[in-house]
Amino acid sequence: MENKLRQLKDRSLQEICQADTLEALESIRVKYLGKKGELTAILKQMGSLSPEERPVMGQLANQVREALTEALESSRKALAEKALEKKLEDEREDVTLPGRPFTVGHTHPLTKVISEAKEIFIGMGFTIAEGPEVELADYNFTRLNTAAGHPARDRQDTFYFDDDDQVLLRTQTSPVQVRVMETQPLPIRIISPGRVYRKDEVDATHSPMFHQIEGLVVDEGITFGDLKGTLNELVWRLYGPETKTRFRPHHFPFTEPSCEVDIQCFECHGAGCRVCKGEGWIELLGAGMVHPKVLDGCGIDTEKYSGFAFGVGAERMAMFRFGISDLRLLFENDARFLEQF
Ligand code: 2NM
Repeated sequence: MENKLRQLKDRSLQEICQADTLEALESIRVKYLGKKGELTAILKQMGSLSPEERPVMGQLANQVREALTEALESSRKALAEKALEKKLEDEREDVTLPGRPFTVGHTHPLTKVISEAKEIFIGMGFTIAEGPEVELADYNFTRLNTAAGHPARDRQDTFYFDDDDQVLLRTQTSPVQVRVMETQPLPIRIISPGRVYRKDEVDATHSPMFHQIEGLVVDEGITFGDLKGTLNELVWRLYGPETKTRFRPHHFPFTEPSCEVDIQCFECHGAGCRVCKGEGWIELLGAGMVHPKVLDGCGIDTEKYSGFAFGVGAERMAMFRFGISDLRLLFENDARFLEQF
């Protein structure tokens, strides 16, 4: 038995030395120390030894097992370390390599102009109001002093959802203002930016969907002077303090008096050129004092309160602001165009 044990020790230690994977090491452990292992088998034979031999062989067997266990453990550690080193080497990253360049997008010129306008109005004490794009004809037209039969309500000009012309895509953001006047306490100082829809053919200055920024102020003693001061401030902030404005009489059903506001041509500074079609002025927005019928329809006392309102096309604003000649460029989303702004 002693020989058997010594041979087993030499053989197993040699095998352990030669094992080059953790799996190989494990099978060696099972082969010798497992339940059906060789050393285990020898230990089971201890019972057949004489009482004198038993402690000697027991001690020897224990020494063999300890030596085996120790060798297995240190070999396992060495192999694990080697495996980790190989993994680290294989997955080595060169942190000094230059990074892959990636392109950062930026704000769309239209969004930029809308954000600028919002900032300007927030600075003057306005808040932002929003409302549904699918509107009732009542809010979009009737409550804005635009009764049935008005040409703006023509099926040729407006997108309706129903045969009774009751539900439509809003043609202006004014219905938001009506909703605010109906529900919010006075005074009111709001702008309502958002999408609006009209049955227009697409060309360089028209689109069936565009964006409007409308504004509304209602308080005691609001005058046309407040309207002019507010809109001049907007123009000067957007296009520079040297920009001249012209308030020209106009008609809107929901305001009285009404006007259109022109800015002096940014291209020729009033001399007349292609951009302003020889006029020297470019139309920027529409405005007026809110019609008493509109205020009254929202339950506002027209003896005590008055207000002004205005509406400006955001695409127009962006085109003037950035010198863009064709509205379609704003919607085509060609990166070569957009990255210029
Ligand atoms: C415009 C021009 C003039 C306008 C009127 C109202 C309301 F709700 F107060 F009656 N909101 N917006 C208005 C006035 C809009 O757009 C060219």
